[in-house]
Amino acid sequence: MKTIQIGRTAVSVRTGDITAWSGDIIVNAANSGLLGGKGVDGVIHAVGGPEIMEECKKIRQLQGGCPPGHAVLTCAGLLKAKHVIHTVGPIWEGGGRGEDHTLAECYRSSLQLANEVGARTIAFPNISTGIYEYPKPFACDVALKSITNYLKEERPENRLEEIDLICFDPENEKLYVQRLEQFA
Ligand code: AR6
Repeated sequence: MKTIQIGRTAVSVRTGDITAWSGDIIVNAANSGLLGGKGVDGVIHAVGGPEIMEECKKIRQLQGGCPPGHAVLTCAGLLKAKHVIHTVGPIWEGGGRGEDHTLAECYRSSLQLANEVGARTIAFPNISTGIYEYPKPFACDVALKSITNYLKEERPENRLEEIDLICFDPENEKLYVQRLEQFA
């Protein structure tokens, strides 16, 4: 584990399965349809049970899903966390289609929504670096930059005390541990 402190917020790199994390909010790397999928999305719905999907379906009815870069909130069903934020990362198409901006927006909009609901702790997976094939070194830099920029703007609404970046695969873990301090 490695941690940097920015203002009131500790940003930590951890390893493991995000569904085992207990805290206020876990973030899901979802798709725009919000109807589940493979990867971390599949595991979150499998472990969290049908209640999460029920709320996703309601959001679909209300607003037709969730565009890339945006974030929506549901309950966490049987998970240990209190809520799930579903955000939709970009599919990597070579980097010339604004993928970096969309990925940065995933982190920023999730942090904003977490603060809107009064969360103190949040855990992120490495969005877009699995099925959506975003190159891991680029995604790591975009994630760390977006999160630390958000915190360095010293927003009065930020009450987050802990942001955990949960690395599931060894390549991401190595990248995040190597690069975290550059963003302190
Ligand atoms: N805990 C933490 N991280 C995990 C876990 C886990 N249990 N399982 C996988 N990861 P991905 P994407 C990591 O593919 O690239 C779905 O079908 C994984 O190692 O889950 O954003 C959705 O419905 C990788 O680093 O998400 C979408 O259609 C990271 O999570 C699409 O995949 C993200 O990999 C989204 O693709």
